[in-house]
Amino acid sequence: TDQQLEDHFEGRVANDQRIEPRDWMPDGYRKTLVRQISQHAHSEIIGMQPEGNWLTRAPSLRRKAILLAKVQDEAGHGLYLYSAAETLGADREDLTTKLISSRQKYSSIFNYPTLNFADIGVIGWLVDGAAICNQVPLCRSSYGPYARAMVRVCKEESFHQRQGYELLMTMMRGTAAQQEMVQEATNRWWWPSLMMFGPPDGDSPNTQQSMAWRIKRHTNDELRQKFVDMTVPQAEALGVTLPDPELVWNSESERHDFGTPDWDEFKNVLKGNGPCNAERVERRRRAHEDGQWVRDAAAAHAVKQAARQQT
Ligand code: FAQ
Repeated sequence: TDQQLEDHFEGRVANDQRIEPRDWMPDGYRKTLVRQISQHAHSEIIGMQPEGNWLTRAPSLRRKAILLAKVQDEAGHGLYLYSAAETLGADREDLTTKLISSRQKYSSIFNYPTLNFADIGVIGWLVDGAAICNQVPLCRSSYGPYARAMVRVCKEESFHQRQGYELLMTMMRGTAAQQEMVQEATNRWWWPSLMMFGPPDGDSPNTQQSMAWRIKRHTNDELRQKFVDMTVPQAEALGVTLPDPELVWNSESERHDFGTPDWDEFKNVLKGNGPCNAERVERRRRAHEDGQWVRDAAAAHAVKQAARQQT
């Protein structure tokens, strides 16, 4: 009966056993996974744009090769994640259509512009740093294909974070103008990076159920705190100041107290009104349309191959 199926599912989740594509699962569980995984996939794909913007202007061949590899990794992450969504019955074409018609979200962070090359370092340091902080626990997510995708994604994200930090270290050893670029980029990206973790727990409609299903293993605020605590010593080592006058070590709670992100700005970006929302979606829409002939050719080739095998 349905009750038995549900009990079996709940039991597996409670025992930290993975749910696999052919297992019975509640509709809500499937729906929330498709929502989170497709938003995550879209983020990886849209996330190629801010950095891709600097590929032709990287200051050396070495920096260009590193950046190119990173952007390609992000395409790969998007593809694993779309595949994970497909194991739940989602249709990739449908997901793309929803992205380019703004019916599905992607991470708020990718709606901010990359104004100079220090932004590339800061994205690696802060944005990939935040992504790792959020995604390492997702390697223990209850849905098997998602958790396994996260293992590989996290390994690559660690490399991305390191390349960003190394780039910034190099700039901080440079001229005063280069040091200023790093500080200025840090000032712009700090608060949006904190917003990547989602709304505060009290305003997060999905957290409680996703925690109960063990899709999410920590709340948004827990991970945001972890990120701040992890990043403060890195900023010190780098010699930059994080743009938050309220940021201070609290020896009682043994963590940092910090200021409140501008949640109105966050809501506004989610509504589509961030500095680059329209540009990002438009560029993705154009790339999809420009790629139609490739998909047509691949489909025609597959039909021909199948026919050949029959004769
Ligand atoms: N941006 O109830 P909650 C990367 C939405 S890393 C946009 O708290 P939930 C790597 C949320 O979807 C970035 N929307 O939701 C990279 C929901 O809307 P809905 C991607 C946001 O799901 C680095 C509503 O607000 N990482 O790409 C955001 O429990 C460098 C209410 O929120 C992931 O996606 C936001 N920041 O928690 C690539 C990680 N926050 O769907 C290139 C996986 C919330 O009800 C370069 N995802 N919303 O209409 C997660 O861990 C979760 O989905 C959260 C949100 C934590 C993001």
